[in-house]
Amino acid sequence: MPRIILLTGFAPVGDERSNPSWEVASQLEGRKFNGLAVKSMRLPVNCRRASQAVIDAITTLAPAAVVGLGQAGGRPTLSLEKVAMNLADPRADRERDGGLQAKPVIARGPDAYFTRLPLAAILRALKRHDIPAALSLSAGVYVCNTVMYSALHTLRRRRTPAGFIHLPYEAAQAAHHRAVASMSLGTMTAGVEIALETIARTL
Ligand code: PCA
Repeated sequence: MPRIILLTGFAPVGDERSNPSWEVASQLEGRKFNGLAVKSMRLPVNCRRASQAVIDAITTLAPAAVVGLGQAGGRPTLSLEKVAMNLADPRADRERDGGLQAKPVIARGPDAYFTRLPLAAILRALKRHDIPAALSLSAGVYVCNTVMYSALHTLRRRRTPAGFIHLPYEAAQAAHHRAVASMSLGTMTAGVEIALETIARTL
């Protein structure tokens, strides 16, 4: 089986016309990093279906690494997610009550998993290339957190690196919001390339 990096992105969220996570992931399809070929996959913005899709992909493709990408509209930098919680609120308007109705992603799974990506090395490499990035201690309680948790849970008995990076709005999306942070697709793509290079080097 060819050694691959599974790189996931999402369909547009809500009324958005695009999702930077899929724009970036689809641009990197087929790219090689240290002999590993990127396999890009577009996930639906739906907790149950996205979780099942990522679990199935890991089972059938046996990737050497798994990197999830998602949009975190309003955040100003690439967010390197440290932790995935066993908590999902499938309602799009969950912010209204702080995700009070959240349920476990996996029944009887552990409360949380830490990322298996080398975040410190990725962060250093991004800074060296002048790409704005920061560690994040919460991937939220929606689909992105669900996908990160599902991947780490599926890989819990393997050493496969896996984790998640949130991306800001791209500039074209921010044009339709009031005073919100954004980044060019080129900068985000360069950032994800640097992250994949760093991960592939550790394998
Ligand atoms: N962002 C949402 C779900 C899909 C996406 O791109 C999230 O942060 O959960």
